[in-house]
Amino acid sequence: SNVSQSYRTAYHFQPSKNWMNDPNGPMYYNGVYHLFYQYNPYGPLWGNISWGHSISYDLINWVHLDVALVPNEPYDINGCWSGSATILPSGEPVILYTGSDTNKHQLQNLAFPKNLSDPLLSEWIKSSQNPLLSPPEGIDPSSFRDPSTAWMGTDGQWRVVIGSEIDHHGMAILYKSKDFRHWTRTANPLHLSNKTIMWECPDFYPVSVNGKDGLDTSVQGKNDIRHVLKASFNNSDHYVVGNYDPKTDQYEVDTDFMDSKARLQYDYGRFYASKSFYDGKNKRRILWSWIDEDDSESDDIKKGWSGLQSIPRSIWLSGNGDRLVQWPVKELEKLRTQKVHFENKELKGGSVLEISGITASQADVEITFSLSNFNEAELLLNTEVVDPQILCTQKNASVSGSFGPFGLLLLASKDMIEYTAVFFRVFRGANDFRVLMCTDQSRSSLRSDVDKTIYGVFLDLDPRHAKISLRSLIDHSIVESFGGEGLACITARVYPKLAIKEQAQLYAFNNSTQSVSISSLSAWSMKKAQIVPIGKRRKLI
Ligand code: DQQ
Repeated sequence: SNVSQSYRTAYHFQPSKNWMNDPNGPMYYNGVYHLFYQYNPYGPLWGNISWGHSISYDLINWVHLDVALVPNEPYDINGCWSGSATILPSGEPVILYTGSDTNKHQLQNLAFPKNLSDPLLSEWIKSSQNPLLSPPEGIDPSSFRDPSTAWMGTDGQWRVVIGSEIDHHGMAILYKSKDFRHWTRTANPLHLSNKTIMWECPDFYPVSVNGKDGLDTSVQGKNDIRHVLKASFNNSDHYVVGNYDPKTDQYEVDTDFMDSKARLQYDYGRFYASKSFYDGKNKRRILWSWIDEDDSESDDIKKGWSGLQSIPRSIWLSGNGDRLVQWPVKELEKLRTQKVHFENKELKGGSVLEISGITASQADVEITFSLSNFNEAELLLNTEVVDPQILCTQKNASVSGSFGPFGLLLLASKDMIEYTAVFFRVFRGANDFRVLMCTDQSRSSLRSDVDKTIYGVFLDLDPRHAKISLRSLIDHSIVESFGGEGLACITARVYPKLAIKEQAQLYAFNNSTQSVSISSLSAWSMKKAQIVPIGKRRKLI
């Protein structure tokens, strides 16, 4: 067909066509990275949900294999929904997933590789004991799904959490097992909240208090380990940090879900149903997420596809131990090609600087700003009660302040009719300074049928001591932005009409009254990743 594919990405994971949603069962096994995903083999909209399966040696270039799980048993005939992989001590990887049965009740099922000596684990078999778990008494059979990766407690028993909701409490129900086949529900959920709806895709894992190394999911410790619990609800992935006791299964969190002071989210833009895994090859924990479309359904039908995965991110605990830091996996840098670089350039108030010499629709950009005259910053009091997204919306990219907006204008058309602005503002509080990060899509497209939400978050850094930095991964219809070296992230899907392919431009801008300085800028054109069906990669395998 001659449908424009200008929104297709070059280095984000996508199937060749059709619908994709949640990442499932990511793992590193015997030298190979596996990614499964919710997939409709027959069309670009949600339905016929199966487990797509792709493998990689570097998390960037991928080979699509045959679909691993298809809905063809009474216990999963209405869909093989989300789930996770666990590598058993015997070395055998297994999958726990949710099946939607003939009555659309949600059940938990087990699958394992048909042939462990196949290096790609291409074929998967469902257990004859399925379903292993049915919705217990008192739980709505349509609110019981998405088993996590299992971990082992000090008693040698496996634990798994399942997303649910009881009496308007979102929760992670905890199950235990000695053999991975017979599971018993524990007296209490691992955690619950009366401030949220149903939890989807819960994820629970240890993080190290010292340094960036990741930990395997069953690793336990004392003062050197904390635990993260993630739950997906309200279109976002929320998490809490706390201390977990592997003897009693008590989990004490610092601040709870929806606590206005913390409001910890992996990403403050589009990012949902994520899942992490431990990469034993590089001793790191890696996070994947579904990034959905925000154009219309009829567009998805025209394009023939829908849904992306984020660039996989390394995640670790920040220096003060209260939140996660995220950064694109280092392998992504292999795709960097033509480079532009400069240092110490003043950006006067009201100025725009074109960054030319790279492919602006397919780029990786890192920019660092430095400021002086902090006392000129606008006053903003009671920042604890200010919603950063509302602040970004009120003070969008066209509203000039004393320090901000300054940042990048990306996927911009030549005449600046279209652009997406990713920018900062610095405010002075009663005793401190606050840095606001925004992604403003309000001018991102001449099209009227696409979402143009403005996103925002405060960065947990003091601009008097830390530089204000931004990295944006631009890939045709997606922009993933990392503020403060990964302290906060905002992902957006944008659908420009003019600023496509070679027409797209990139600018640094400062729409403040004060001048700011770019201490350093590096921008690269990005090569296309090889993401192809297995037939086209026979040589490699
Ligand atoms: N997607 C799956 C469910 C999950 C939801 C179905 C989250 O298992 O709860 O495709 O996006």
